Amino acid sequence: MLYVMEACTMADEVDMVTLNLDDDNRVVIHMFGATVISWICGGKERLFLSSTSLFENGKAIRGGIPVVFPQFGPWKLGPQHGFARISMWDLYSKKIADGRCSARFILINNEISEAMWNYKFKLIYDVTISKTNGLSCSLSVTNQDSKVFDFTTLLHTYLKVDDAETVTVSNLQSLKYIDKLKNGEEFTESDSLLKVVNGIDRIYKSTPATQEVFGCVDGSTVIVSKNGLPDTVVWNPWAEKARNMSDFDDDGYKKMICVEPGFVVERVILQPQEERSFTQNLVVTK
Ligand code: TA6
Repeated sequence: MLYVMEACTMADEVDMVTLNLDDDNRVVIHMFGATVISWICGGKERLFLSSTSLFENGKAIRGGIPVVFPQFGPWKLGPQHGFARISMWDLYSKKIADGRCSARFILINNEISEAMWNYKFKLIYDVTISKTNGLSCSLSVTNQDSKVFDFTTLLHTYLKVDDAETVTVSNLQSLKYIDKLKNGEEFTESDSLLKVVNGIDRIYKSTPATQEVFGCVDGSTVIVSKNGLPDTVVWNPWAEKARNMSDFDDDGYKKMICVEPGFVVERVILQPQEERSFTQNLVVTK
């Protein structure tokens, strides 16, 4: 049987890795935070990336898919959302197989991380692009210490949309959520399709394995699937907060929604030598 290997090329620029399936399907990952900064699918950019993002000075990239570890949200021991998204990761390997391109990144404890969070760990982050399964991001956390540790983690996905006034998210109805715009109080979602008009910052608890985001680029839908990530954060800063963030385009809020699979309500407890994986998959449908 003739196996036709779809073309898939890898190109590295300074601190960036590009996985090319073909002219219309590729992903670019920045070594700073192992942040996916671009996902071209069907010839169109599917992720939001602020044009004023800094890419420096310990400030996370504003857009794409930042990796949040070991802390989602404010952190007494270090910067908000932890150190993983502001660390330089190493490219461990690249693979072409069965019409898929993937790259593996690795981050292990170092002086900087130990100064904040004194545990030995290994993070392996696999980014895979394929025509049939879209974009997969899988984070594996291994406790390489002699003592137990706990953490929260999340993939802070910025999806590009046509108009934030009309974008909607499914599969959240009847779920409990923490509303960070209402003093962190808990509510129950009543809408079958969530809107983000005027801004939103909610942590939905124990959400279904998939959410559909309607109103993405050119009227497309992005299906966000997750495994090992029980919760979903939905965020759009809206006009005033976007204006007050130097790395967020003033009008950028109109063209984005963050739908962020995470393990953030409870904490992950990892025993010495234990490993846990956390995966997000994005597929574009018409
Ligand atoms: O994921 C939502 C959120 O926690 C918001 O509260 C907002 O702070 C957002 O993350 C962005 O945080 P950052 O530290 O990247 O500015």
